[in-house]
Amino acid sequence: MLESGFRRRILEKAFEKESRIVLAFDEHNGEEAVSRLSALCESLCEHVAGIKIGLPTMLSTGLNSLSRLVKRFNEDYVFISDVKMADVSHVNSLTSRLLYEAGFDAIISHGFIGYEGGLEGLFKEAKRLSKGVIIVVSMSHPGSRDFIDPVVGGLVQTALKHGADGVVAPATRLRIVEEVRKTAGSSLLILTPGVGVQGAPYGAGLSAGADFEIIGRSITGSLNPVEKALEVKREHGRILAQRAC
Ligand code: BMP
Repeated sequence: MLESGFRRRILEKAFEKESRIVLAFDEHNGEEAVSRLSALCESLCEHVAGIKIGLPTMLSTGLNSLSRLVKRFNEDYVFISDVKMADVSHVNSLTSRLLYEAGFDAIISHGFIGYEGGLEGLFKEAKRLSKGVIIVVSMSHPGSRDFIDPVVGGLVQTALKHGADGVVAPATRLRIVEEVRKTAGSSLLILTPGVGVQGAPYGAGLSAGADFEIIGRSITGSLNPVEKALEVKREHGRILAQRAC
């Protein structure tokens, strides 16, 4: 294992806040997005364990401005940079250094690039800085079946072999989440996008064995994000209670 501290911290946040929600933020209107995210961080503090920030936001706000926000809320959340990395090693190494130094606790990378000369740049930087790595092993859109899903088993093995903290797998195809849990046991966190706007019901990912659900527009686009987060938490509580039986 990388012993990154990311895994321990996100589980601590989940426990403290009784929350399995990782909020996905993808808004892209420059400084306005920073203010919006800042307001969401203030209001959702008791209900959300982690914040995943996507490329549209990073590109429109710039890293410096995001870094200030991430460092300001560092005690309250874990922050995940969702660049879905997929380059050669030296570029992955440079990109990950910039993101980790900006304050992100973990980076999401594609796994299909393989380790040697690819993922190794990210894993080495993560290890050096004691930060987290999350590998995409399947995606929530139907096209994931074309190329990624046939190799999901190999991607999970890569994540396990190199000590990733977690993987992303789709709440829209629960059989895959179940398979990943069976293979990985408790060695990997499973984060599942695809609930809410993309169609899977809240709690679907958890019911298949995931640790967290990645939820974006259902909460960020709600007129009352706190109420929506509470609604999701109630459903999660119900599913987790069933899972414990
Ligand atoms: P939403 O709940 O608004 O559909 O957002 C889902 C989030 O999860 C987005 O940030 C997207 O980048 C991410 N995601 C996804 O939807 N499917 C995947 O397979 C992997 C992802 O990271």
